[in-house]
Amino acid sequence: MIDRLVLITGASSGIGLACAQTFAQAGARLILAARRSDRLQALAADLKAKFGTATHVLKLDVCDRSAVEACLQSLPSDWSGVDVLVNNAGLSRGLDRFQTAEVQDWEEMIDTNVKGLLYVTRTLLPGMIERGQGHIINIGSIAGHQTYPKGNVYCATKAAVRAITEGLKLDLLGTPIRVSTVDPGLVETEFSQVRFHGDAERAQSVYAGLTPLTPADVADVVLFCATRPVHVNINEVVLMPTDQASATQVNRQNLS
Ligand code: NDP
Ligand code: 8X3
Repeated sequence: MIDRLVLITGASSGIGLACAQTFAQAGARLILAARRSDRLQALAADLKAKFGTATHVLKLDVCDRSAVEACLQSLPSDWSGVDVLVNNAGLSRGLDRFQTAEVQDWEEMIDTNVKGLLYVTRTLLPGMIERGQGHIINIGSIAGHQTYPKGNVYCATKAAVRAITEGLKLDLLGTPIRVSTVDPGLVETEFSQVRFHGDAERAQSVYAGLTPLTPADVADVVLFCATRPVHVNINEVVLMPTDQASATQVNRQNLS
């Protein structure tokens, strides 16, 4: 059992939703944040029914700095001592050569994956330091380790997440606060639908003929990071499907 208060950004879908389920099953209390609060309400009801989980739902756009600060600084007292922050909210927009990519897509990725993560972390970290307890777990990507063709700005945002994780670890030395990054390869979620602006067929083709990671596979690793003894910091975990060897090399079978 994990007797912790865990805040998960992007809990309305995919990896964030799976983290909510995994931490709920392990006994945590949860703050669920995302823009689609109807989904969060449904998830909260489901977790209450299945595991008796206490949840607090936050309708939050992590790109909105003043909303992030206002919302996280005014949490009800029972919900203000966040022990574990899972910085998962993120997206990819487009898969285009740099020279033809939409600048608006770049803005959205940088605002969400980098600035959103910074706003949430900067707001919650002083409280963790004051309470002498906290763990920041970032969801990075293999895209932060390997830049692939047309991945340009998405890869840059995930390389930034990696650098921010390292920077936090250095700056928090001497405090008990832990910092980890969990960096998956292909995980079947709504990620590709969002990347391809709702083109479901193109999104499906990303996972065709291979067995991708499931969101629950990633959530297991996040829970592992969060449940080590306090003197152990898991810095970085890179995981990919058995059917994937790099950002560009995958094993596809049975494709007609
Ligand atoms: P999904 O699209 O399924 O989920 C993304 C989540 O992020 C949603 O809950 C969405 O909620 C939330 N989100 C997006 N923008 C914002 C915002 N501005 N404010 C608050 N929440 C936001 O994708 P994944 O689960 O795959 O993605 C989760 C993370 O995992 C991302 O950081 C992604 O880069 C990373 N990742 C994904 C991989 C994959 O192959 N799927 C591999 C490696 C890393 P809502 O729209 O309701 O706000
Ligand atoms: C998501 C995985 O390889 O599509 O971060 O960039 S990938």
